[in-house]
Amino acid sequence: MHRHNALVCAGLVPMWVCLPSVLAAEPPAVDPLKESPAQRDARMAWWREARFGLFMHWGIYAVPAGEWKGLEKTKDLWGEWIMQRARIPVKEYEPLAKQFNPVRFNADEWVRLAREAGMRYMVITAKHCDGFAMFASKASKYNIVDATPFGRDPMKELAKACADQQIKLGFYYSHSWDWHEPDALGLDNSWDWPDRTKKDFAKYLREKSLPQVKEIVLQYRPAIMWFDVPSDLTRSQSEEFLRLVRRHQPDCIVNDRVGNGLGDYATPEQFIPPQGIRGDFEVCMTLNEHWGYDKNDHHWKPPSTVIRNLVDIVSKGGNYLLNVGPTAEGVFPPQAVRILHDVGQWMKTNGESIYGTTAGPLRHLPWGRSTSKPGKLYLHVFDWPSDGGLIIPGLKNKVQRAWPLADAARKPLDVSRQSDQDVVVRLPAHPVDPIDTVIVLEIEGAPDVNPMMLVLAPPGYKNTFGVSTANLRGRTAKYYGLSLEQRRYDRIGSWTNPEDWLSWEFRTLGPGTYDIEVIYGADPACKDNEFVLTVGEREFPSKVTVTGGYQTFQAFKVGTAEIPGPGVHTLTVKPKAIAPGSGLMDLHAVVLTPVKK
Ligand code: FHN
Repeated sequence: MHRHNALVCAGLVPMWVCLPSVLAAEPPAVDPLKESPAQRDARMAWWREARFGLFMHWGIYAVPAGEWKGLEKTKDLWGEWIMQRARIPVKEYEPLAKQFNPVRFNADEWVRLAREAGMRYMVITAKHCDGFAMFASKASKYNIVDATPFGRDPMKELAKACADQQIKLGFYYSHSWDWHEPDALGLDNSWDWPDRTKKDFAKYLREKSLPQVKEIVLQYRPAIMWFDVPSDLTRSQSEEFLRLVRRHQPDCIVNDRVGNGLGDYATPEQFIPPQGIRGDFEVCMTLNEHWGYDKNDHHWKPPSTVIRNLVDIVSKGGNYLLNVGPTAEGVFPPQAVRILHDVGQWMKTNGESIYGTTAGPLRHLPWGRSTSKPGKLYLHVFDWPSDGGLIIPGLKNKVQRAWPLADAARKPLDVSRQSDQDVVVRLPAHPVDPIDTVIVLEIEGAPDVNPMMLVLAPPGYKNTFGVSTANLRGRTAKYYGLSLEQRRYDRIGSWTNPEDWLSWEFRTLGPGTYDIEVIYGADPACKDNEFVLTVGEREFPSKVTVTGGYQTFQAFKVGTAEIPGPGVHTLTVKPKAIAPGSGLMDLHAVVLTPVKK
């Protein structure tokens, strides 16, 4: 590799120093690394207000739409990944561009669908890992204007439609991975170019990736640059992308996948962090199971799941970026249109409890979630209390008024204090919306809440002790948060030390009887393992049941406990026997369900 490039890749010479052609007549430098918190807050303000956005993965991969020469799908992600999954040579993949003619594309319609779903911004793939640019690019002729019969720039049309309908527009760009190029790295195209030692990554960055990002920023003035898969980028290369964007679009928000610890917000994908993430975060998720259009993927999330995901994420202080994969004709799949419409109906009534809110102060709510604005709490009731009494645990503030958000007349609901730190709101007999009925509480002063979990005794509640809130004493045992692979179960694993144990403290308002379930995964090696669960004074010794694997989770009832109240109690899980070479089990949660009298 040229010495100069070696210095650049070693991060010793910043990329931009060596690219006079790319940076000619540059505007004054904005050093994104020296921004004050107040400046950052001002830049992030609209994004924190918006809370809900549309992700779109659209490219020439929508032509095969998940099928290739009858090949059996060996892995998932065949939509936009089909070139890599089917190891399609560039010379066979490129001709897809000649078949890509989305004559039904209508930017105004796409923006209208997003806006009516309650979304306030959108992010679309300008270039995914297949290397095809969905925008007018001089840096590469492999783009929608030059290489397809369509011959138009849909990004330009979207930018105008978004401006017309007051919705912010962002662009996804994979700045390291590119299966069309011999010099790209990351998860590279090893089927056309197997010898990685011959790849000149700096050349790829200099000749395609950086120039295209600059084209996108100058041509469309994005509100967000959504980078992806930053592997193989050095810190100085990530900094170069960040500086390039903010130099030309100073207010542009950049996600954390610009790489190397940079960027404005975290991007957990396909799962909701149980305790949220400190700082700004955005959960991105598919509406079915693919990002790019896959004609055979009919696993659509129903509106109820989308709405409750949105509420759950926003209750933790995050944004929800929900993905649709448009077809090669340039339209959204009809199922997606229907789901977005239904979500929009809920948002029309309840958007006030989402937009501009911050994380709710009430956690561990067995009946739903909470979001917050100054002087107001929004109670998102998923499970309507059978006796009509909604217990609001831990709330010490004076409640001035309460009403269903959907009630324009704001007819007050009866509010009474159950204790010095628990409030009860008397609800109507039936929910306004079975998915999520929002109750507004006007409170005096800043939220003052006892964070300790309150176990509720009325039948119908499931009091879930998630491991993310446990007090873990662990030398080997440790918490594993959700990840792309697990997606559904966070857990305490690597529990090989019999001295490791965990506990929760909780409150009760009165005496109650509860069935106790433990949710865990257990490998065959765990077959002789034992643990003891204690609740208050009661002990429940239990043998571990093999579930097939540490991440194959099942619920097992370990007993029924009388718990006195009011009072504070402790629940513990301690190993009793751990077979050599095994972990006790991988624990996900303990659930106390009131026994119907
Ligand atoms: O591999 C990509 C995938 O195709 C998709 O673009 C997602 C969206 O966040 N990002 C990568 C997987 O993390």
